[in-house]
Amino acid sequence: MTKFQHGLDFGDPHDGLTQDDIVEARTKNQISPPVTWIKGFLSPKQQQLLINEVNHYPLERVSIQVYGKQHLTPRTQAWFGDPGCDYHYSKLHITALAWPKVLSRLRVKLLNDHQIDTNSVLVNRYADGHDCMGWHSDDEPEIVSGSAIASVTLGACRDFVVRHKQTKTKVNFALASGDLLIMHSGMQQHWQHALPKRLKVVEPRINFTFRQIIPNYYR
Ligand SMILES: O=C(O)CCC(=O)C(=O)O
Repeated sequence: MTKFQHGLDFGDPHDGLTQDDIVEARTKNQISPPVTWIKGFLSPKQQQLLINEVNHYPLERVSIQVYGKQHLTPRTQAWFGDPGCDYHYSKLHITALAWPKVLSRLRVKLLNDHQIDTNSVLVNRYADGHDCMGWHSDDEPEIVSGSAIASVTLGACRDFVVRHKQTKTKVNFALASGDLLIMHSGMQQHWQHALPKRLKVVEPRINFTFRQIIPNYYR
């Protein structure tokens, strides 16, 4: 059994992580997405601490431009990060809010456990299976090229689908509460990802995508 290295002051240590929980799908050939899936990355207690905090986040439905038309996003969101780590997508400029306490501990845990160094995070809340996210890559110019993006899930289990840009090969990850999916270098260049609608899902899901942004890119 692999010992679980918990982050500083972040709930109880738990040592229930086995090799079977770590699903590697690293690039062996062109049609294998460069990701690492770690089931049960967060203990139930760590998940509860985060959920309690998320309830106080200023999550909002924002208006974005898609093919020249304004749309309200089918989910709510908030963006946190270090000063100067603003984010720009679909003609929307988002200024980073200061790190909440538990979220910043999760950032440290990603660094300690998996050497993933990030300075910002997009939080998305999907109220139920009607909320979703369309096909895209996280390839905005302010994201440090080739840096890993870490995605942590809380709440309802939802399908996270990735699709190769050329071959259109699809791979599905049914991400459950507490799971971590690390998207490595090459993922955003060669693959897109989406969170499709799943109308039978009635519970909310919250997702955190931790990123490494070039500070002051837009200043
Ligand atoms: O909620 C998810 O798992 C997807 C989030 C996502 O695609 C993103 O933040 O770019």
